[in-house]
Amino acid sequence: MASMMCANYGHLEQEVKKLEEGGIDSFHIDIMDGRYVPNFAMSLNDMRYIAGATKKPLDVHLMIEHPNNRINLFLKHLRKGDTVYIHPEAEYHPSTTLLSIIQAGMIPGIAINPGTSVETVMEMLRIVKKVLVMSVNPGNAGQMYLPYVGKKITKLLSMKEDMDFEIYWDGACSADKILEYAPKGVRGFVLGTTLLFGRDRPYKDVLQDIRRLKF
Ligand code: S6P
Ligand code: MG
Repeated sequence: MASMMCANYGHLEQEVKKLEEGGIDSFHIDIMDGRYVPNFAMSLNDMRYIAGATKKPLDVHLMIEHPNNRINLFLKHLRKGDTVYIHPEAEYHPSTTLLSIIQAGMIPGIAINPGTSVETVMEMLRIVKKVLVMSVNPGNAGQMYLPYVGKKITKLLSMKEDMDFEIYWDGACSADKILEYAPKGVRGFVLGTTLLFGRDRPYKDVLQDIRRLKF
């Protein structure tokens, strides 16, 4: 998944096209409201533009307070098969929000902050299809990996079959993390500045190298 907040907005159309040509699986859209996280990133309009520019799935990561208040603004522009992640801490009734996502035909997910334990989101693990594990604090690209998250991923990996969810990695994703965690069962990785963007090489070549990583 390409973290589109790291893309070049001077050429967004070309960025989408080049990532598609490079074989990217999906587009990760980081929506921030400046309240739930101390930053603004992509907007509803950016998401809508990318939804119209590609047939590949979108992976919408809502870092906003009380997403249920505005969830339809997002859902109405998405397609079946797109994923919407919410942060449970940002919502009084996160399971209601997840239900809205399911009823609209999207794939429901939760994003788990580094400081959030599995136990506090246990019931939601039964509702969602995807769990996005944050290995950095949400808000910015280009941060350092927080090593204590590793134990939580191991715990989630041991639960995923029984509870029927997939695990995705978000934050500071490097080749060594893919090499270590893909064979253990982490299903996908958000690629940002650490591995994909800001290189002097075409996305196609970088993505090819990533696919050739040997486990
Ligand atoms: C962070 C956001 C992420 C970043 C991604 C960037 O709040 O949810 O999706 O965009 O982590 O990757 P990197 O390699 O720059 O950390
Ligand atoms: Mg994200």
